[in-house]
This record gives sequence, C-alpha cells and structure tokens, in this order.
Amino acid sequence: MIARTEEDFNGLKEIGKIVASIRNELVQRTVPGITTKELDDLAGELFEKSGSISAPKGEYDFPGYTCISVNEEVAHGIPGPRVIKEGDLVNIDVSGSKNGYFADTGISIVVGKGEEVLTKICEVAKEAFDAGIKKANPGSKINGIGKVVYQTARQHGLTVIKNLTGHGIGRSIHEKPNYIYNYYERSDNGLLQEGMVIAVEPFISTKDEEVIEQGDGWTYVTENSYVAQYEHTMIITKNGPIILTL
Ligand code: M2C
Ligand code: CO
Ligand code: CO
Repeated sequence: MIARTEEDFNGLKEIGKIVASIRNELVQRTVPGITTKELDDLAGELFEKSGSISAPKGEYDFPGYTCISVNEEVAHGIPGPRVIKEGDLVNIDVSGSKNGYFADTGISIVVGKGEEVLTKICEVAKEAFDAGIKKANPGSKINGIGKVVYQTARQHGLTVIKNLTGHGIGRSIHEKPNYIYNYYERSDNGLLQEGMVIAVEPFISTKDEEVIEQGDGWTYVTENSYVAQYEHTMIITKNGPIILTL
C-alpha cells in the first residue's frame, strides 16, 4: 500500500508494535526444552490480548499463529511437538493485522551456545538488512536493495536464497510490489515511492541458493545449508524508512 493519511500511519504503527512485541516475547521464551507449539500457543494468546489477528492463519489458513522454523527449515515452519535444543538455529516469523493494517517481522537466533557459523549467518542477515534499507528511498530502484543484500552476503563468503523475497505489505500481508529480491534482479524495474510499505527480508545462506517445499504444503527447507532471515516492515519516506517493527 501507499500510506497517505495519519490514520494509515497510526494503524501501521499499531500493528507494527504488536508483532514486534510478540516476536520479542517468543525470542525470550526460545530455550532448550520448549516445543515450537508451546511458543506458538503463547503467540496465539498475545494476538488475542492485543485484538489482532495472525496473518498466516487469517490470510492463508496456515496451521499456526506464527511460522517457527528450526535448523534445516528455512521458512513457513509449522509449530508442533519439535523440542528446541541447545545450539539450534530458530527462525521466528510473526505477522498480523489489526483494523485492516498488516505488519511482518522475523529473526533467526541461535539457542544458547551453537556452532560459530550459525551466529555468523544471523549477524550477516542483520548487516545485509541494514545495507539494504540504506537504499530504501523514494525514487530509488527497488532492485538496489537486493544488490547490496547480495554484496553483503558475498563479502562474508556467504550467499542468499534467491527464491524467497521481501514484499509489499500494508492492507494485506503480501501485496505489490510482489518481490523485493535478495540479489540484483535486472528485470525488476520498479521504483520505491513515498509512503510505500514494504517488508525487507534477507535470507542469508551458507551454500544453497534455493529452498524447496518439504512436502507438507508449507515448510521450506534446504538440502545442506544453514539459512538465517531478518525481517522488518517499513514505510518509505524522504527522510529514510520508518521501521514499524523494531
Ligand atoms: O512473508 C514472510 O516473511 C512470512 C509469510 C507468512 S504467511 C505463511 N511472514 C515469508 C517468508 C518466507 C517466504 C514467504 N514469505
Ligand atoms: Co515474515
Ligand atoms: Co514477509
């Protein structure tokens, strides 16, 4: 969407704050011994309390309030009986709506002490995001974001998942612009506009550049790589993006 009115800005800020606080609460509770279903049940309570609706459930009938992906799972992980262990790489992706406004945020974390490479990809995902949003100005090419995301990954000897992207958001969870690539996509000639609402989400990978759907209709996995994601929703303005999900 293009945010134009004070009502738009306030509605987006409200849901941004809600999904950010649910994400933070889930990150705090991601400790060895807890199941991904227990984490998701907590998210369900928090959505309810805040008067907001889970976007995966509300828009796609996803079997969970949030997407929780562990180790080989990259995105759209279905919460269930899987028990979190020390050293796991866990991605928590929280998206929702309130009063018709949507926001989306996600982060990958390492539980306790894990392999060094896992911490590395989580840090690089944030670094790539920070580099990307420096290019997020009205009138700039949308593909300038992916260009620096990819460059950041390569500088660290890493790469990106090319078939998972950021997206427009605001009045629905996924809307135009449909793809914010995580690499330089020459054919994407779209421009960022003042007020445009987008979710930027680098997926930084140790090796593979594509995910495949596992066979359950949802979960995206890689064959033999680790992948970290970092996502925020923002409004493009001439003074730089307003990040709604900090
Ligand atoms: O937009 C995402 O970040 C998720 C969508 C949840 S709806 C099931 N919030 C995303 C991540 C990976 C792939 C596609 N979309
Ligand atoms: Co998301
Ligand atoms: Co998203």
